Amino acid sequence: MEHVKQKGVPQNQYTMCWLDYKRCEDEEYLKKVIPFISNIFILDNNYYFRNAALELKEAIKNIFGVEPNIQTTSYLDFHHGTLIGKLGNEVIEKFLEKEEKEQIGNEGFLIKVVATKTQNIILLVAKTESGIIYGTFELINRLRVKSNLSSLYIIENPKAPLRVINHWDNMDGSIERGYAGSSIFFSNNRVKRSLKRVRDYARLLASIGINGVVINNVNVRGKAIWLITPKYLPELSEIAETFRLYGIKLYISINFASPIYIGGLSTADPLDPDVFKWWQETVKTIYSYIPDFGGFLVKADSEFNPGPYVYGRSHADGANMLARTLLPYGGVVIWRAFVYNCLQDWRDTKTDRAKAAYENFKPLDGEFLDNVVLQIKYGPMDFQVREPVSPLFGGMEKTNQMIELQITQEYTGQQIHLCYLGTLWKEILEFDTYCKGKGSYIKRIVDGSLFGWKYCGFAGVSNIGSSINWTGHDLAQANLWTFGKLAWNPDRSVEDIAKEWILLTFGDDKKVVENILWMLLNSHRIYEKYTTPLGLGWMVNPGHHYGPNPEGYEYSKWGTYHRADTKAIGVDRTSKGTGYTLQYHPHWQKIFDDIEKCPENLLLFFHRVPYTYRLKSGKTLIQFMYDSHFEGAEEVDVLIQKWEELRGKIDEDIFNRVSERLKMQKEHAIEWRDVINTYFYRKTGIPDEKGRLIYP
Ligand code: GCV
Repeated sequence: MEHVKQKGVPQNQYTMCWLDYKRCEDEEYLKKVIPFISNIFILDNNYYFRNAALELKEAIKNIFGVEPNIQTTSYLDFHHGTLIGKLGNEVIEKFLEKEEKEQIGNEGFLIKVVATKTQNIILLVAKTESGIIYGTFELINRLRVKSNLSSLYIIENPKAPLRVINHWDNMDGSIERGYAGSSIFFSNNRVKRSLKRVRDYARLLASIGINGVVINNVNVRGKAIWLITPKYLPELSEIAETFRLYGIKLYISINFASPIYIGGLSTADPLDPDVFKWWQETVKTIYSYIPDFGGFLVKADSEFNPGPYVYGRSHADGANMLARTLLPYGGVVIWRAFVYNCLQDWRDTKTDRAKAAYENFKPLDGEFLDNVVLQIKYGPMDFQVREPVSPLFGGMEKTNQMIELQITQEYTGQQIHLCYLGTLWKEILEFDTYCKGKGSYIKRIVDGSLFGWKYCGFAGVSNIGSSINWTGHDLAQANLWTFGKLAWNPDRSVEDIAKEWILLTFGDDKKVVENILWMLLNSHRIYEKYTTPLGLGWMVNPGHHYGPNPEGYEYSKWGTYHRADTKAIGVDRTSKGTGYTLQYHPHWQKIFDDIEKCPENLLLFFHRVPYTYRLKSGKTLIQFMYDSHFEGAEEVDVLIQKWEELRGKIDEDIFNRVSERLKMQKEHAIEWRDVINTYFYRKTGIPDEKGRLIYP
């Protein structure tokens, strides 16, 4: 089953997702709000403030049909309007209490309403330009959902310092694991000339609090190796400027062997002085074009990418060498922990891909420089529909860490299937590692508070492209939205985050909100049921990774991930098996080791289990498999029905696009059900207790 290719669209023919402002029809609200928004006063008159004010003005015009004046002159009528200014500005400070000022962090903001007989003022205050732009979008959103102005009072600061989107965009315009058209940055081995779409993208990202973007694929091949040279830097500096206006820094993925490819050196050995000098010069040149350049993202020694191992050096040697070159400019090295030998021989029972990241990096804890951040995929394998949380979180106290989440739906339905990932991400973030006793949650590790790290946070692999709705599936926009919102504040509930997205995207019709919320919150569970429940993972077609293939795996000639035979399935990763569980804190080790205590949704990840084993429900494992696949495929009908109930309440184009995808989802879910059930039936010879047709 091939994934359906998405077409891009010409400029100006795309939607703006949750930033498509619709007219407020509530006259009462309009009357109340007008005095507060008919003037916008900018108290720090610079490029960034003017941009924020223009964003607000445009939004107000579209939502309320009035065009506010933007005033930057010294004569200011502070009685009516929105005041935008930085902390330290004397006019602004008159309205603030000491404690309020202290609460506003570097990227944070305060929104406060002053309503008296003579004054109708909304104050938007921040410490930095970034805070102003984040606050502007928050204010716009609050006005759109008709927040009560008399009680509007917000102080917000992002929890995690790095909130970065990773693009796997190639310079020919293709996107590795992209399901929504082609790259908005590159085409035909060039940087795109028009930045209109990039600017709109920057607006979308700023509105969810993102502060960094890596625009090229971590697999850096061909022309992309040269992105760090003056051949491309003038164009990249324009992209950086576009993002800068919205508080977002540009990062670049690099090829570790660049000194050989570009510099003509005979080695890329990180301890070779000429290699260091070459990187130093390269970094100096980059900063001459992009003064606030964020830094490098590096995939080294993994899936055929070069790295320090070739020279007998460690990942710390490699990362630190680059970090030294970036340090004087405030840049960081984001080093990926997705390192494993994809060609390893699986017949050795101790060999286990799940153990690789920890084995490679744990011994290096404490060796990385302060401006190196380790970027760790949420699980030990590769963004499966369910995996346990990587034991590296909590395993490396002395190393800055970021969590890598995959917004693009490589293994979760490729934006054909509805699969809202917020529910899964929230479970991951709430996982208690116990590394510093009870309460050592992943969310506290990656926001830096548990270990007091300076650089840490969230990386999300982008799900956008040039398609009309950015994400292929219109409802997949909710995944991008949720990633940003959780990175900003992982304590928020996903119900709340998803609901806010629905209100801003589709309006406040009760049925619309209720149905879409149900669809989002249940979609991952449903997808898991008809694909690979119980932590099985994979079973997808090799290469493109879409559709069922129970024994498909591109790299191994040694067998399958799940090692199914006629009697049992799953991998024994306990301390007596591959020993993977030994990488966890003893609290989890004991739980994962014990088949009775192991969370059932991860059973086959940790244990090798006979098909006749009885689960907690009393069902045999094989019967559970059959039931899960039948039920999951059936529940897609509920998604379809919930959507169908919204006919006439949703923009027709969007309605039709989603309907079409749900129809495909149903067909493909049936294929999953039949292929997987048939596989198990053939393997085991055990029929379905309920006598349903298994062999299609
Ligand atoms: C960018 C998986 C994906 C690859 C991806 C890799 C990674 O293997 O299938 O497409 O490469 O992860 O995260 O580096």
